[in-house]
Amino acid sequence: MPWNLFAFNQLVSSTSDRKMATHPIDIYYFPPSAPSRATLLLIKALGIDHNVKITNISQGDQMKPEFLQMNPLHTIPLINDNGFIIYESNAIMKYLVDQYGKDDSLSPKDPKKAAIVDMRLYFCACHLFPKFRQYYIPTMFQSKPPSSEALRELEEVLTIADGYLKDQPWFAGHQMTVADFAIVSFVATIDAAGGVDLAAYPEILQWYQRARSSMAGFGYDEVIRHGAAIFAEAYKNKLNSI
Ligand SMILES: N[C@@H](CCC(=O)N[C@@H](CS)C(=O)NCC(=O)O)C(=O)O
Repeated sequence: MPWNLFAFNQLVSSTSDRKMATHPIDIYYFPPSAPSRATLLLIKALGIDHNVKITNISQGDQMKPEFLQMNPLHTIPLINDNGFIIYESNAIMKYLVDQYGKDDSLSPKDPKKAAIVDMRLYFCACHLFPKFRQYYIPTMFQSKPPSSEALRELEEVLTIADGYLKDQPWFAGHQMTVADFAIVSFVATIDAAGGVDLAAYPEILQWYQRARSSMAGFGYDEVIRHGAAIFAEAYKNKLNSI
């Protein structure tokens, strides 16, 4: 896959200037990967000192024995926090807030609030991500034309997401949480790659604007927007070649 990673080098070289954990944590990361980007943005939002370990999944870096030893599911993102290894982006994000957050606002401790956040994270992991993958990835990696059935299913999930935002500004209530980090990375990728008309989801559009401005100071553009653009460029190139 001809990813254009040029501008990403700037991010890699500027990741260690925020400090919080006693030692930098390693994040195994690839910019086009939406869950990787959500995790890196949260790391930056929490000000955690970190090293970015580029893991090029298109070249099979995730299948190398040293990676499989850390994650037999061969997925990124993965973090190594001084020997403590966690994968699954949503689990990573909750861990990072619990371990390094200045307060619990991004991942509330109150059991009912926490359950709502979990529900949205599972929505992202079990519904949004699979429908996103089902629509974009066969084109990207198998040169298949986009499927109208996959589009319908992705749109169905986005309609549900739009409904979640009818009475509240953030996905898990009245404050921004890790669920918003998880979901914004997918919405930004859909926005960049196209194929779905986001104008059909007015609540998502308003939330998307809110999320972008709230997350701008954490490096939203360098992480989320830039990685989404890399994904979109590769996707559109493939689409045009089919
Ligand atoms: N539920 C996982 C999904 C991770 C995932 O599927 N990552 C993809 C990239 S977006 C990956 O690593 N694919 C490589 C592979 O499966 O071999 C998470 O949220 O971390």
